[in-house]
Amino acid sequence: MCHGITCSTNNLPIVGEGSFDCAPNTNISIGEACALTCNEGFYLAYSSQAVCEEEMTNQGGLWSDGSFVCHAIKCFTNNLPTVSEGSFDCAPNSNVSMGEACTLTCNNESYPVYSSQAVCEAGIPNQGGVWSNGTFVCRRLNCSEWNEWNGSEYKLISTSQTWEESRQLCESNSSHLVTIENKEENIFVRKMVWLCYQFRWTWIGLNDRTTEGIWKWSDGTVSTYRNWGVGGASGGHADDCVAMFGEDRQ
Ligand SMILES: [Ca+2]
Repeated sequence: MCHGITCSTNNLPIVGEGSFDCAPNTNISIGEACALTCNEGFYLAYSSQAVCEEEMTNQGGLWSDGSFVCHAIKCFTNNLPTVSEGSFDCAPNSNVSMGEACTLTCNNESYPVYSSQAVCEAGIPNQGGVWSNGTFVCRRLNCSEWNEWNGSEYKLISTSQTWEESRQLCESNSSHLVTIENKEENIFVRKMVWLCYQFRWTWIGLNDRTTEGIWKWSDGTVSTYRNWGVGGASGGHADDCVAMFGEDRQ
């Protein structure tokens, strides 16, 4: 009786966090291979294929030698970019898992102009993780000029006037009272108000002047981001316009 030389896929090595692409309980012919794929968040450290080879002594098939290991994708914090006037909040000499992030904090009077988070991402195949692309720059706030942040310009105007006067003043400067879209923008605006306008109030674009209790931004933007102070929105018809207080919090 003739017997074709094959390898059983049931004899493939067992790899933690990975699997071979051949069906179980199957015989593979000499010269054919099964490829190892690692689970999400893991990468192939060494061999990627098990080949069915002829085993001379007993004329059977044998899987090729290989080191089949799936390693967790991690990024080394010492490979984070160096930022003058700032630092990332992850410990040095440590590894961060895929999907985790380190946040750039800028020194006292400066702020992150563009990106503020470096995220650990899958690198080129068969290697560890890489930090996400970003432009990491800390720049000193200028309290009397426009400050660029994330593609827009912001300026604090230090005059005592009503919300409506402020709205008009912004308009005459081809701008509008600030709309805050998200937490990152809120952190930036708060830092500016805190550093340039300590313990005073400054108007922002949020108001419920049109319909009591329906808060809108003066530029018509539909941002739903809110970060009310203690007590939240109150005051009813008597209070329709929102100001931010210059204090050191987020
Ligand atoms: Ca109101």
